[in-house]
Amino acid sequence: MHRVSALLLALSLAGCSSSSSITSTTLSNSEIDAIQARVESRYPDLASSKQQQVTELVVRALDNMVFIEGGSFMMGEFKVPCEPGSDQLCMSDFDRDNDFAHKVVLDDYALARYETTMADFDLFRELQGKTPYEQDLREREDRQYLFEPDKPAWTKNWQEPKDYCLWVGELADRPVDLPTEAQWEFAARNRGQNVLYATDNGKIEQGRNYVRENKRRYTQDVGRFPPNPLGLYDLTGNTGEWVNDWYSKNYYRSSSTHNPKGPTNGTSKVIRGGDNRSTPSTNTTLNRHHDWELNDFYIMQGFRCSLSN
Ligand SMILES: [Ca+2]
Ligand SMILES: [Ca+2]
Repeated sequence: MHRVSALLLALSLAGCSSSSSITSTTLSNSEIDAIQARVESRYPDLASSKQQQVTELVVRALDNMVFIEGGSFMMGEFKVPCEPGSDQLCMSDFDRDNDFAHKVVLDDYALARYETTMADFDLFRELQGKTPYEQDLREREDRQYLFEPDKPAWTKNWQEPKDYCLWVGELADRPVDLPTEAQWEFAARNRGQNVLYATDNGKIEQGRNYVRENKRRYTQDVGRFPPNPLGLYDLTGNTGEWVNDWYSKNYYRSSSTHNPKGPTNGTSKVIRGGDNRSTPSTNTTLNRHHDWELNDFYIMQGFRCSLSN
């Protein structure tokens, strides 16, 4: 009897593992199969090789989620020594919209290890029947470097990144979304510490943990430089990153404490982290940027997704 059960078990396991060649560092075979089934159900007419690519994208997105233990921090401006080693403290940031430091308490969440890549964003758009953006540039041999698959995705407006994260979440059957502004800042500041740059050591050292001066006009492949202590790459620089919140310059004065989600409405969305073209003073973990009307997809404007508990 035992032998028969063992045989049946072996057969069923072989059946499971043969249904998909996709491997994962965090998901079981049955979880991968469930994603594959959702992809097939959503895109029944898609070639199986393309369905496989979509499943791989979703599995990779979940594998690359970095768990961040929630906690409490003072979001917004903190003071830094006026000169290195000085006892005198000065404001660290000239912008007024982050001046009101306020207590924020966050539940556990996860944030994508990398900015979303060109390859993944292109596949998402292709499935929606959209033509590749900047087709003219894509056809030029001297502009191929702008479209390398591991470069961060270019975006035009907030809605596409929002739709991308929700799409991953739908296929993953998990609450994937853009991060809130508070989630973004808590992670960039290594769980809310007074860290000005989200590099491995909190400083910008060009060529070692940040892009060199002569390369600042461009983005680089995601994950090129060491991550911050939480294991997150490119939170400072590469592309600026859309977050979920509406922008209001006065929001910090009225923010709720527990898992704040930004103003209920507004006219522009928040972008955090600066990009490679930003100066160091506009590229800190505190700077709050917001969108302007983009006529086209912009190389320096990207995003990453989050996963709520
Ligand atoms: Ca300030
Ligand atoms: Ca970035």
